[in-house]
Amino acid sequence: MQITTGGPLGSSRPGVGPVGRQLRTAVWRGGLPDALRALTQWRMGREAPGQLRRRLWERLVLLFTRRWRLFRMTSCYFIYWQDCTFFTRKEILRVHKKFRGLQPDVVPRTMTREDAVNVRVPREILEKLPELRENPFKTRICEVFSSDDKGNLSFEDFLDMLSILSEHAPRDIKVYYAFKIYDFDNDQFLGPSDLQQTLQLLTRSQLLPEEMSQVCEKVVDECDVDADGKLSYMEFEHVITRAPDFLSTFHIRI
Ligand SMILES: [Ca+2]
Ligand SMILES: [Ca+2]
Repeated sequence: MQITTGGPLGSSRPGVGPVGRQLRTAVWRGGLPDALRALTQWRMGREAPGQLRRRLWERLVLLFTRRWRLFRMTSCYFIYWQDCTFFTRKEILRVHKKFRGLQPDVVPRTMTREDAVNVRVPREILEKLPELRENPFKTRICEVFSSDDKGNLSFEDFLDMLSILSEHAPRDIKVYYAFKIYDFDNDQFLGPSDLQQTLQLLTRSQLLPEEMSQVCEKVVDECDVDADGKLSYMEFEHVITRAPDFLSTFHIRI
């Protein structure tokens, strides 16, 4: 990046005026080498008052510090997170802002990989998120995505959850996680007790016990191909692919 040195500085405040703007652009767009080159060019081109020069250096140090903090978060982990989720860089930043908003005093503004894995927001706070608040499965969703199995989510857990519930995630993955969410006892099958709990949440406990048993029996009757009294993942997948509104009910916007 070239930087011009001619013309008035325009302002005694560093970071303002033509030179300030060029230096700032150099710092943010070109990184450290370009900014140093730009500053050297500028210093060789004209003699600035000592005070302005000192303030400019201070400003540059501040910009580099900010840039470095951002770099730590953006460069290494963003590539990794972009690979592992269905989010763009911009969406990941939005998710981070949302996550930090839940507990600003606990979640750091700049995430290291250790923070992203180890700093957890409690389930009770996560359940108050507008995206989850009205969802009858909110507790179960948090449990399924939490790496501590208690429903408390780290930033990476949270990112996974929102990514899979987002409109960008393919149907297959949504079906896989829907199965996990409905499989309350984690035995890899949807048995009568899983179906009852699912139904209870879906109907917000408005069915009588006999009605619930009848509905569950009907579901097993219709979907249980190998007649073992429970639904395997294949059987569940077969049923859910025939439900055209499944995708619309299994996504949230960030
Ligand atoms: Ca089960
Ligand atoms: Ca079966």
